[in-house]
Amino acid sequence: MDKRLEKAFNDQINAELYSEYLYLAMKTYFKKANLLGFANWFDVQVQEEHAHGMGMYEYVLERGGDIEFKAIEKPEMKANDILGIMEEVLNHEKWVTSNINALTDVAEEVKDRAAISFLDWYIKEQVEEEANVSKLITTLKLIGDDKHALLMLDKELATRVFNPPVIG
Ligand code: OFO
Repeated sequence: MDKRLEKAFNDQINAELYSEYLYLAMKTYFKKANLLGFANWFDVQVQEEHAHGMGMYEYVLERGGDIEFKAIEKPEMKANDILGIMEEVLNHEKWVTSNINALTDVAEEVKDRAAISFLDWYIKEQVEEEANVSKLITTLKLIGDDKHALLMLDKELATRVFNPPVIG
């Protein structure tokens, strides 16, 4: 594997593991608030991000590349309310999308057809991630200050389950 592409993959593995860590911090916020459906929704996010990182980890190794272990940054949650946290999630996912696009650009520059095809899964996944969070934000705006509706949404989010993705 081209060294520049290998570095870009390693940066993205770090970003996926950072996402896992960030969503773990958010899950903790909801556990402490006793909104266990939201906590479950974030738990699924945590597992998904881990799977995204590991998917790239396995791929780099399969291609004979090296894994570079770097520090995972402290997760920074700026918001302190439900809508604000979800808006932070959307912004974070948009940042991840731009990183995946940049990684794909590198794969294109070095003409690595196999890597471009592998990254296609991640590009599609980001569309879904952004859409899911956007829908939740719309629902939260509709709910406003209605505590009963919020608890109904919490119940619905408790039903989300993690389905291990088949990557690539
Ligand atoms: Fe890995 O998709 Fe979210 O960050």
